[in-house]
Parts: sequence; C-alpha cells; structure tokens
Amino acid sequence: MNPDKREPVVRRYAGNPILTRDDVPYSVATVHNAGVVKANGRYIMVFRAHLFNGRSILGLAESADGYSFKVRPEPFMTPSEDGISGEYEEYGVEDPRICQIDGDFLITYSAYSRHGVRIGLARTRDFTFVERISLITQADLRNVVLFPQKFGGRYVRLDRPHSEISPWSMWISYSPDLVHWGDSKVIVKPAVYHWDEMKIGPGATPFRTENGWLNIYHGVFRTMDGAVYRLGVILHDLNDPSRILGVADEWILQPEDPWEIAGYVHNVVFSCGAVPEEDGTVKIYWGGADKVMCAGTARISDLAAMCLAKPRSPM
Ligand code: BMA
Repeated sequence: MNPDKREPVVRRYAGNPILTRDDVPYSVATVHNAGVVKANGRYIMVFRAHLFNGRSILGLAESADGYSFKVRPEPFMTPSEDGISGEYEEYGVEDPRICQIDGDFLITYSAYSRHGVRIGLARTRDFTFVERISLITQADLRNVVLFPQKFGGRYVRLDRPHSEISPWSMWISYSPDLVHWGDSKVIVKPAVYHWDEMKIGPGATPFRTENGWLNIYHGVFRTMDGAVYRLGVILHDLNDPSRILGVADEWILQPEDPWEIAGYVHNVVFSCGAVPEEDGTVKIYWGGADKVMCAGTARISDLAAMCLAKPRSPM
C-alpha cells in the first residue's frame, strides 16, 4: 500500500446505524443529530426525532458502552406550551448539544416558530428534570455550542448567524450569566471552492486536548444534486478560543454508507456530539441523512495534526 494514501481518519463503528426509529418506543419518523455526553461512566444521548407532521422533538437514550443505546419510554423535551418558550418553540425543538459545566448539563437547541429560528438554553442535573433557562439568541441563528469552562469569568459559545451578504460563518460570543451575550466576532468563514464553501456551523461541543480545543464542525458544498454535508475540524487556542490555531483543509467524514446517502435528506452527516475518551480517542456521533444515528472513533492526535500540519485560512 502507498504510505501516502490517506487512511480514513474516522473509523466507522461496524454496527452502524447505532440508533433508528425502530428503537424508539413512541412514534417518530427519524432519529438524528444527537448531543452525547458521558456522565458517571454512562453515555447519555439526547436525539432529535421528526414526528409525522414534520416537526421535531427530543428523545433520550442511555448506554454503558457508547454504542448500544436504550431509549427512554417517554420523549425528553417536546415544544413548550407556556410563556415565551411556547411562542418560540411552536414549530419544534431541534439539534441539541450538551455541555457539562459546574455540575450542570446545559443543553442548547434550535427553537423554531413563525418568527424564525432561535436557540433555547435548558439545564438539567439528572436528565430527568429539565428547566428552560432562556432563549439566548435573536432570530435567525443556529448551531450554538458552549465551551465546558469559563474564560476570564465568562461563558463562551460558538454560533452561526444567517446572513444575506456573507456566507454563513462561525462566530464567538461571551456572557457573564448565560442569558446576556455579546462581544461577538466572526472567527471562521467558509472557504471558496472548498468542501465547506456554502456554509459552516459548529457541531459537537468542543473538547480540550493538549494542543487546543477541538471543534468538530459541519461544512456544506452545493452540487447539481443538492447540498452535501460533511464534517471537519478546527483547533482553538486553549486560553483564548477566539484564536484559531488551524482549520484542517480536508474533511474528516463525508456521506458514504447507504444510510448517510439516502434517508430523510440525502447526503448528510451532521454531528452534535463527541465524547473524548481516556485512551486518546474520541467517539464521534452523527446523524446519517437526517434519519438515523451513527458513531465512529478517531485518534484525537490525528485530528489535531490535521489542523496544524495542513491548515487552510480561517477567513
Ligand atoms: C441543516 C439543519 C440540520 C440538518 C441539515 C441537513 O440546515 O436543518 O438539522 O441535519 O440541515 O438537512
């Protein structure tokens, strides 16, 4: 074998897809785009599921090994019917990301309504009782991931506003209290005639490595057959996550398995969660074609090396 031939960076789990609608004890059309966290040695997955009216709810599944998940009998979060959350979640809740910080699990999710899409922030300690804290963005903005530590006493998030002028890019914002956010600035933009040229967005909650914060993001390329969603990696400075150490030029994962190529939306791999392990690997979770959940592993050092050895310009 030619030693220069690229090996897959992400090794797919042989038992993919790891979760489908057939595993859910209530009626859903899809299971995808799940946030995943490891808590007390167990893996907790909060997944998005389409109902048969096209709107989404969030379900919860648990696992001892990170691959074999059992779904709870009842949904975890359905659109609120009360107050301000009720107004802005009318069309559904989507794409949850979980961040463990100060003993809490914070969940950011897209809240859809007739007014556009905003991001809701909810908090749980035990994945049984969940409280909504606030809507933390205006419309239209999606893909909010929180860093699992504070910087200079402030919470930090990555997000992706929509714009008519600029391709949809990755921004960073800061907050003293999780509710009020500011000091926003753009940090990574799609690259022209590149696999992520149409739009990019944060994916999994970033995790700390010895080289920097690793951010698994999605990038989209428009073809004559529609959009293709792939995953890539970005490395952020450990002390100042607005400083980009490198954006890997090549993607780490693209739709290849049949359930990534065809499903609810074809040609999509989309990640909202990754779990770094003590053996130097990371379990990466992604939705396949917006219909099933898949998993794979990568060596964290390989992902960091891709950002550092062959980066493309962040802007
Ligand atoms: C994005 C979001 C994701 C979805 C992706 C592919 O705009 O809606 O939830 O996985 O499109 O359809």
